[in-house]
Amino acid sequence: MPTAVITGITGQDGSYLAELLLSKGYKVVGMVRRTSTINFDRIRHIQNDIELVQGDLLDQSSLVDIVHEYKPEEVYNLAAQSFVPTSWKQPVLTGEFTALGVTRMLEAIRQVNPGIRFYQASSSEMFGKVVEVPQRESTPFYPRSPYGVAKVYGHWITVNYRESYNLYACSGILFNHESPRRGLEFVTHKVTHAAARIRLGRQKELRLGNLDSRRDWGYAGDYVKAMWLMLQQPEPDDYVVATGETHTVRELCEVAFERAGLDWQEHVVIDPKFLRPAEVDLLVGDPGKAGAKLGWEPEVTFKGLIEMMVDADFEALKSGREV
Ligand code: NAP
Ligand code: F7E
Repeated sequence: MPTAVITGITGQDGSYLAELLLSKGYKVVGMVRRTSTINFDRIRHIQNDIELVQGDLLDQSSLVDIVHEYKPEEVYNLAAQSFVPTSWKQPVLTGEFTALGVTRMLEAIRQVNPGIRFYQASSSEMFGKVVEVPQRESTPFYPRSPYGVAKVYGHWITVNYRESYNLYACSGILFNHESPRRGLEFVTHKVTHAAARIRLGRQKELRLGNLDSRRDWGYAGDYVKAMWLMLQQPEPDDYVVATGETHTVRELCEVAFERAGLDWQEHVVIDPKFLRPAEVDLLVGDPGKAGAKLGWEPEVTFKGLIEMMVDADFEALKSGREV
């Protein structure tokens, strides 16, 4: 039974990856940071099947201890400060978690067992003000937020440890991926949740920022499969994971409100508070390499994804579970 350590197991991707690895017979060890109130909502249904251990990307010795004690074959580094607007409010902390946290984990692996296979959660935010359309593994980075800058560091330190120490270290450059478990501040869930609440008469309007921005949105359940596949190859490498389609925030509103039986234009209000100091206007990935080398393909369409999220929000709200 192989052992995998997942940092960020309480997050959206951590919960789906844990489910996938359990279904493949792994022993799953999830690293969680100490908080005064426990927030295991996304992993409650599998809590008895996994092992949780305290650790923090800010604390080197906790990472060394975990790698030493659990002797994993694979480490998936999903933990990060992942909300882009917060990265302007807390740029130093974002750098500590999202950038230097990667080096701390790589150092723990290098010191304890350089044979461990390592996955780094890199991001399409690294492409930022894109210099090529669609974006692929060879596209130069031009990040537009402290978060994007931190992810560029995380990407290159992963490549550097691979080249310097011959580690099996992979960087997955994942485009936006969503699900009913997505944090409520991200635009897809903010929109689907509001559409369901407006339909149920619990809210009247939805305040948003830039409706013209375009994203390549996929389903998180599909994307964690690509993470696992990257660590099963003969050689470590970096891969773009995306659908190859792009949609505006406006289209997202159309699909979500239509599913709720509403006209989005009657409810959406532009609020400058949600505009960003520097925007990423257009993202669309080329998943050709992941398709050819990993045999990976997305299964859920954009419309299917947004409708799944609206339906899940309806169900949760109607049954009295706040999302
Ligand atoms: P998420 O829902 O925001 O989850 C982030 C996780 O990181 C949470 O479990 C959080 O724990 C943990 N964490 C934060 N700071 C930590 C620290 N100092 N030490 C230990 N754990 C810490 O993010 P996600 O959407 O699942 O994304 C997973 C990863 O992929 C992130 O690195 C993100 O930047 C990256 N990514 C995401 C996307 C996307 O579209 N979702 C695309 C590309 C890349 P708490 O529960 O304690 O807060
Ligand atoms: O914004 C626009 C906003 O916050 C998407 C993270 O997982 O994916 C995510 O980063 C777009 C932006 O995601 C609102 O300006 C308009 O253009 O859902 P988001 P993100 O910034 O793309 C990448 C790949 C990651 O790696 C990150 O970790 O939507 N937008 N109005 C809005 N966005 C938000 N959040 N709220 C609004 O009201």
